[in-house]
Amino acid sequence: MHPLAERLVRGDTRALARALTILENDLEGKRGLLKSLYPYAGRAHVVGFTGAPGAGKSTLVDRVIGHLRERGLTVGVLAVDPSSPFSGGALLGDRVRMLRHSGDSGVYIRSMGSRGSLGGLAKSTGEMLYALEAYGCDVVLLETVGVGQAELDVMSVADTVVLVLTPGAGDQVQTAKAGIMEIADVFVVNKSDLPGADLIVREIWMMLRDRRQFREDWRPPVVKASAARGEGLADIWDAVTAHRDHLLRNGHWEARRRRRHERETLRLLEAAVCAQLARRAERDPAWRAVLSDHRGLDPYQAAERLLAGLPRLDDVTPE
Ligand SMILES: Nc1nc2c(ncn2[C@@H]2O[C@H](COP(=O)(O)OP(=O)(O)OP(=O)(O)O)[C@@H](O)[C@H]2O)c(=O)[nH]1
Ligand SMILES: [Mg+2]
Repeated sequence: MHPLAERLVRGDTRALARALTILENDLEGKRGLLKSLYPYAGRAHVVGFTGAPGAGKSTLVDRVIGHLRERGLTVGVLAVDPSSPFSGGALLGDRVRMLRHSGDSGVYIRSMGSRGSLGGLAKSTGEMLYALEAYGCDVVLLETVGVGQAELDVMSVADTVVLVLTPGAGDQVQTAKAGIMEIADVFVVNKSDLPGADLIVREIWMMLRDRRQFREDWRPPVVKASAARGEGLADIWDAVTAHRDHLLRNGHWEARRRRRHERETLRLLEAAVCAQLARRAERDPAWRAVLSDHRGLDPYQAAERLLAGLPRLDDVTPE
């Protein structure tokens, strides 16, 4: 077993911090570390909080931490900010806010920025989850800023996705990016201390009413809350645990985890194949000739020619 992993599973916080840095930045030893962590992972309930900037996700997460700690649950938090090139900026405020939990050994909070490609974000998030799970977190809360494709990808590692909306911001339900409404397992209308909360609750209901089919036979509940006032937290958590219980009862939990495993494996496979292609393109003179023939071949022809010399990968006889 990797020495760092050994310390981590015993609850050593400094080992966890080091492991997360290795995983986030693809540092040396990552592979061995993951191998040791994997058998200990898969135990936490991973709950994603997503929604537009300023919806109150961090304030909610902070309140939920308090709620969970009162129930004796240990909590890990990953705050992911795809728009920030490094973990700073917008998340600094979050750090300060969540500092009130910093003396609590049952809470571990980590912020991460995109550090390069957006596509890699979901990958490092998933890998960092393994570390938090192996550390023994009962619940891991994932916060992402914004509602773009990168956030959708990050949310794909969550067991339960909470979409945070707010009153008074126009037709959020109608104009919400396709995709984000579909992945919500729980809708939270935060800032319900402000006017217009009931209106948006109704809009969500109407949207749900028109939905013909529910993914995993789960009809997402709509919860009103005010993170600022600490209202609605028990309702949020009840909805989140009801969702988990539903998944567990109906085999969807395993199915989700299986899909996640499949996605992650395919992602690695894809990266490995791409890396091999890139090396070949650099070193093989015949390939170089095709690649550099920009006057003679259009890119389709060039790709087809190179592909013709490769073994087909989708040539499988079904059993
Ligand atoms: N009135 C009211 N304000 C709130 C509530 N929850 C959060 N806020 C305020 O909304 C602002 C944004 O809150 P954050 O928790 O930082 O929102 P966020 O969604 O994490 O923001 P980003 O991480 O930047 O996307 C802050 O000024 C909060 O004090 C609420 O329930 N009611
Ligand atoms: Mg935030």
